[in-house]
Amino acid sequence: MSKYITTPIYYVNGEAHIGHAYTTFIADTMVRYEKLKGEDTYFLTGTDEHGEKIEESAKKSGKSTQEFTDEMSATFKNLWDDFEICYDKFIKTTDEDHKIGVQKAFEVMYAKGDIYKGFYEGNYCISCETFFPETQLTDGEFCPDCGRTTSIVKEESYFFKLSKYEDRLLKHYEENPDFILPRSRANEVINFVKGGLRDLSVTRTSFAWGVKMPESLNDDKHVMYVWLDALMNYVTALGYGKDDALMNYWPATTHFVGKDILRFHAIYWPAFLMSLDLALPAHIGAHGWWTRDGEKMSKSKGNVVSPKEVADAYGVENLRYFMLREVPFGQDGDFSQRAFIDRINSELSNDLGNLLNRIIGMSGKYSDFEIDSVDVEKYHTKELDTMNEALSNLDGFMQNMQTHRYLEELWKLFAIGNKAIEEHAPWVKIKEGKKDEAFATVALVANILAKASIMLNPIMPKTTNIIADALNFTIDNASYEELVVGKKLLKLFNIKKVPPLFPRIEEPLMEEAPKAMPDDKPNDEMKEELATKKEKREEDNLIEIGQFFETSLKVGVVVEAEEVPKSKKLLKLQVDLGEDTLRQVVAGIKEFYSAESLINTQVCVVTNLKPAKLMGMMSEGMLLAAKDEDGLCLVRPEKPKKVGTPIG
Ligand code: ME8
Repeated sequence: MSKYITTPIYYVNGEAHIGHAYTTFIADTMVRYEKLKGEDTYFLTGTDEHGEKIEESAKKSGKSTQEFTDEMSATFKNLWDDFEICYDKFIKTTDEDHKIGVQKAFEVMYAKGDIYKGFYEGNYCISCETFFPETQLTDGEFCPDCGRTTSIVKEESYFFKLSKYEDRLLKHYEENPDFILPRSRANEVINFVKGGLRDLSVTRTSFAWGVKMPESLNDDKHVMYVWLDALMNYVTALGYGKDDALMNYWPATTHFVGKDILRFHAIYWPAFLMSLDLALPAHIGAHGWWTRDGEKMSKSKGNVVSPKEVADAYGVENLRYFMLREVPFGQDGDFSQRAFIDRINSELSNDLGNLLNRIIGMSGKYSDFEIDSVDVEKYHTKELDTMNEALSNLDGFMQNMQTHRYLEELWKLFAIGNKAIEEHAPWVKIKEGKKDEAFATVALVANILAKASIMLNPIMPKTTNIIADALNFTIDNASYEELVVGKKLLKLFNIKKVPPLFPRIEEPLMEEAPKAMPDDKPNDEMKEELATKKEKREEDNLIEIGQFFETSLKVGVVVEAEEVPKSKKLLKLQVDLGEDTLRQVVAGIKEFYSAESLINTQVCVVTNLKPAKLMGMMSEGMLLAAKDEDGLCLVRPEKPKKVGTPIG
């Protein structure tokens, strides 16, 4: 059976970063692995180019929208080409064929009665371009995905009968426990569906940059909702709606996605497919989130890791190895140069690189570079057995996308090789005149390297081809069948010298991420000022009640919260105090609270302080907090109180 593997199609309103690279590397690895096993595999990637946000970004750039999307799309394509990603097709959602396919799907769904025209008034999150039913909003107001405030939007819209598919979706999840991988992610999807699905608005009239409606509907006021358009790419790339030329690859084996877009792939997409009477993909593989040095990457922090920069400094294959080795699939991962360099030096350079160098050196000295496997089985059955056992475990790990376990298991082979050299010390055997034994150990290691490089090939294609060339064979399905599946040994050959594959790295080769400001001075100054004032008052003895009431304290609700760029301590909050407008409060609490965790929580605010400027931003109030050696906590009403309630 053929295989079909996809990445998400990436939005063209930003440049690729290591998160995008990670999804693409896993997909590319899986494709190469399947091909190595002789599977007929098709690999799709591309760019998502429609929607309001992209229309806006294009406007800001001063280019026409098409020109803008073409240029941005090319940055992704060029990067993947530089990285030798082995995709079969790079789709753009502005491709004519894709648009035809989306229109066709719309017509099919409409004819089936799954799409109807209605009128939508609902809570819309502009950032996620999604309407949410009241029941799904966080605290009745905020977007359940990004936490931003939603607004009521009213527009004519076509709807997809998502509700109709609720039961079928639940049945599908139950009957196919590996539909969502890792399985631990399935619950969030199932609970969401069980919470009730509302019909999905699948057209927009508020912007024009989208796939037009099919002519048969004669309604050009509307354009397609970007997620209907985008998800359809997985079948339009195969010719859906046009010539179906490659539809033999459908259904997909795996759609690789980040956890951020799992819901779209595990709920909307299967429902659309059910409506189109198309089979469902076998797996949706949802991976975790990458951070840098423990911090969320963001443009404003200036700490986004560019995969190109890393690849230029350390080599793209080392980056592939690091990312796939570092995190268990599905969990979040952190990129730090220290961790990266450690893995290159200890795992690639020490374990693998040295092993190759050692047998090149020894065979040069003892046998004029000739390597003969004839006596390997005689002297090394134990090593061969352990090696074969590890090799036979690999497929299970790869099928479950557990690339870190796959690599861990594969590294057992190098440990066997290194240990065999230490234990059997060929240089001693040569001195003792036991040439056969010495040659057998060198040949054992050559075989270990050959088999390991075949299995490492999907992750590090070029490097392993160099190793294979040195060992006088080619990595392909035939050598996989013979050396790995068939457990055969290498035929007599002359090993070639190769330059060191993984030179040790002593110092970071890239600039470190910009550090947050070491100290948020204004905040400290303000605190000092307050502290001296407080001390002075205490010295001046007790205060009158009236003096206390000079301070206006009120209960407020945090409506918006965000980190202040380049500041280690500050968060910028918009607080509702029951006044006409929200108050901006800049508070030094970032080390103790994340911005998101504060949204829609109550706080106590000193409201009649003179506004102060902190890092260039006005702060119109101060939060009450208590701090001791264990940290800081906000002082809040014991039970929720109406906003604006005076405290005192
Ligand atoms: O969502 N860590 O496009 P997008 C890990 N166009 N992965 C990350 C990441 C991070 N920090 N940041 C991004 C879209 N990704 C839609 C997809 S598909 C029909 C439409 C990866 O450009 C991850 O794979 O925002 C995530 O799902 C994808 O980039 C989102 O890319």
